[in-house]
Amino acid sequence: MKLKIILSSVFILLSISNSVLAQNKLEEFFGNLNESNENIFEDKSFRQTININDNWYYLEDNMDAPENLLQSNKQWEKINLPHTWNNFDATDAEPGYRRNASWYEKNLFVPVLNKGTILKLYFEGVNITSDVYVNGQRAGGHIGGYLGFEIDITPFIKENSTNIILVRADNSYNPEVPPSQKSDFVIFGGISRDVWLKVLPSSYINRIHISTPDVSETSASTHVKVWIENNADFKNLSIKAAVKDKDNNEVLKFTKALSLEKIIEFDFTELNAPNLWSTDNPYLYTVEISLKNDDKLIDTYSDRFGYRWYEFKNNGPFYLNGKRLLLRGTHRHEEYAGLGNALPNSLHRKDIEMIKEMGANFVRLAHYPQDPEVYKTCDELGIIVWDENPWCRGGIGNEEWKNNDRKILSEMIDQNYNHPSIIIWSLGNEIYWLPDFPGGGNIDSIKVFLKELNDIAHEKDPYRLTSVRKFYEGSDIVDVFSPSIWAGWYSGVYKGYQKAIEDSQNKYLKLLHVEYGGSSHVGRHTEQPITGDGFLNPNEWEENVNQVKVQNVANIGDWSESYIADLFDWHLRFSEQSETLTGNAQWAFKDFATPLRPENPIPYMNQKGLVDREGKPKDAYYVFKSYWNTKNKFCYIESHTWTDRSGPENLKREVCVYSNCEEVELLLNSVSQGKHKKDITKFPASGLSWNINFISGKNILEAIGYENGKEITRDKIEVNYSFVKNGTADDIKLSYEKLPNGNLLITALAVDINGEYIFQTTVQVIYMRTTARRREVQL
Ligand code: ADA
Repeated sequence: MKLKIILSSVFILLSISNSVLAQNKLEEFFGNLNESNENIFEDKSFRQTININDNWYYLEDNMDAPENLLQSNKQWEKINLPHTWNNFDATDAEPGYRRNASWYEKNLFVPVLNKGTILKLYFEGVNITSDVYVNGQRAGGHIGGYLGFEIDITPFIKENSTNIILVRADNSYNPEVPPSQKSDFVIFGGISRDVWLKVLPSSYINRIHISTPDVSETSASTHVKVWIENNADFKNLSIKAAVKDKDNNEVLKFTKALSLEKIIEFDFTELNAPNLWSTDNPYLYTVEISLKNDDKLIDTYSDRFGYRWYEFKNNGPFYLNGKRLLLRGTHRHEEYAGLGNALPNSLHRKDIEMIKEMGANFVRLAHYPQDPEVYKTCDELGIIVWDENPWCRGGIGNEEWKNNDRKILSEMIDQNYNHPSIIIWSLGNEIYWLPDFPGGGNIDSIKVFLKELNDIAHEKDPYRLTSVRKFYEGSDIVDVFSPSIWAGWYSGVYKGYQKAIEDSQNKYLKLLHVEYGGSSHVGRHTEQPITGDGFLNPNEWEENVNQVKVQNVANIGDWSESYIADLFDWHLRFSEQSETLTGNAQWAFKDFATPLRPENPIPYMNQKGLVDREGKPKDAYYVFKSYWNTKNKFCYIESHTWTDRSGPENLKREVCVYSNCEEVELLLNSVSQGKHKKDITKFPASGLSWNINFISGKNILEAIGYENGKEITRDKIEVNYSFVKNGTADDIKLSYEKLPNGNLLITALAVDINGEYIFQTTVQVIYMRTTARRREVQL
């Protein structure tokens, strides 16, 4: 107690007078200084960017200032970044998740530095507001998650000492910071992205923007804007710039003497026959800039970019580099099972790689700017990006809210400017809905502010388009508009999609439809999915049941993979054949956590993903791949998670194979059921479906894919088939098995009165009546 009081006065002293705090006292308090005495600085006089993700400490306490940390009775925990405190509570069975503040601490040894060296901390994103303290003094902070910010820590640093960095991250409910908490996703808290230490010379290049105003197949213009900090007041500054191709050959160069301007702009000469960036050939160039004073090199800076041009023709379609391109898209939320939003770069990259492997060429980053690794991967793999300002729901806010949103949009554009993959700055989503402030739903005020944001976006970036989704009154304010069409899910039937799109094409000159789909629960299948005309069929075990027309599949449907596979199959069948569609984007690539939806089969989980929250593909993923991936040939028998089926003897059952092969043959117990040619005008599975008679017990299904008459790929599953009808669920049988990774796989099976596992789902299944639910539990 005594120690705590002494330390607390020391902290107060420190913040008032910046006096030196005895290292041994700090060690007593934090107890962990030794580990960071290692010198992470390289021996170089130029800029260094050093990752400092490792060896942080975390305190789950919301003290409002460093000096009060001494009053905490909680323990500091050793962690590595990225980190969130909501990795588990966002998806547990309890409503809500921790919306509060926490502290992070990093001990940073700083050696004796070259004179004039500037040290900055660069945070790629801290949710949702943050304050940064160095040796007890506040060095800066940031409002808004999802975006990077840097803090100049030079004035607060002690050289040849260990310095204490403290970060207070806060994701408390704060209606003044978009997105609204009424959004259908979790606002995770923490330092959830990488942190870097920048070591800069006293004068340096702060940022560059590379624009490519005129691009054609024969030539391209390149305009560069450079922000320079000239703290040493050098008098003879000059810059040398070059554009280099992928093989590091200099293709353009430029030299300019500078007066003492902070911002300089210049154009390279035209580049002949540029190698264009496209979804098939994502070719990247690099701009390299060196800053000199007299003949002395002061700083260097480089960034990648691409040459491409694009156009949304009135009423469609979309053109990239003068050729029609159907935008084949999905959506990405930033999260992963067990990690929340604190993903290593490898997992950010994995999502985009899987999206590419599915054959998509477009992703909407809903509903907020994402990790730098995501844009980098999209640039490299050729995925076109719709980037989004996080004005998601909540209506228009007060002046503080407006300032924050203007700033967030501006930062998003500034930070992501050079990525050739980005074509659209979205200003928001469902922006009028569920206002957080009195009068926040006023359509006129929303329009005025939307117009202001639209102007900001165009002023900052005259070369890209703006958009908004589902704010009809703003459709003529932005460049590209998306209405809300959920054919066969929230309303209507999936066969109504074409008409809904054609109506919208007539209404909105530049239309890009984002968000369609529906929920599916992994492993839930049905012999009789609701039809594309909205009819719910009885299954053959039932008597005297008539077809029922379903109004709202989301509410009354069974959330089976079978229905969703059909829904997507139908959407794709239309989209791929339309000659005028710009494109569309399925909602969403991966299942994700939400504070809403406690009633879902997995409570607090939005289950509209093509893959589960751990990235395992559902059947729907293969439906998309069968239409979109033309390169990697595959067959997928529906379904690897549907290995128990039943029905009366001699009743034929449908088996679909999703494949991108020209021709597929299905074998049942080694007997060919015939070859079918793929034909996307046919439904389901582009004609790759068979009606077969299973035998009772074990059945082996094999699909063989052919190209030019030659076998090139195979798939195989085993189906246990029963001629006996199960009773209704009577009990649950729980079992577990230990997995090689140390986790336990717990299996819950519904059984009937005879103890028989109930594997047949009926279309009347209600939310929690799932046949088999598996969940890995970390011990
Ligand atoms: C809306 C919203 C998304 C998502 C979706 C859904 O369209 O834009 O954030 O929640 O609904 O899953 O219903």
